[in-house]
Amino acid sequence: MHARRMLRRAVPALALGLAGATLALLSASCGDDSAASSTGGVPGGAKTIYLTAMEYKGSAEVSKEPLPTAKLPEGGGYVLKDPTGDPPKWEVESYAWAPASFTAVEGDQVTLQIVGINGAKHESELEGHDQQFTVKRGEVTTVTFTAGAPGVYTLVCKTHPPNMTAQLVVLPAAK
Ligand SMILES: [Cu+2]
Repeated sequence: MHARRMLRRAVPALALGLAGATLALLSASCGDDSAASSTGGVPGGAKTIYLTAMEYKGSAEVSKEPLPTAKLPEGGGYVLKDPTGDPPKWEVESYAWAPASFTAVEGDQVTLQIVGINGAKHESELEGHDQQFTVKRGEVTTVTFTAGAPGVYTLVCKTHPPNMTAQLVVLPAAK
């Protein structure tokens, strides 16, 4: 009886705590150390966001998993390699940005630091912000811009369509 009453009281407190923690995390992941505004919205500022150009890989022995017969979408973002070696193994690859979404606040001075790990180069564009750039393996490409109107903008790698995309989520500024 007592336990149930306590639980009923604890659950909303826990939910509030989680919401607060999520907001704090959101703030921290953007490199923003200011507190959440009491008037709603998320405070802005200067932010550095770190991204990585990746290539995920998997492989299997033909004797255990046959080579898939269905073709992957064309463009260069996906690669399915015929079996090689002894025992013969096939391989599948997918290019990706990590993380696949990142957040800023309208008006933020944003710096992207993008390192190339896999793939020789990535001809890229951040839509809605007039930013075109190339990410090369072993180098950090720095891209700076002011976060535009609230919305969702796509970071596209034109070398590896259709899947090498990420999303910039721009939140409304605190009033
Ligand atoms: Cu790419």
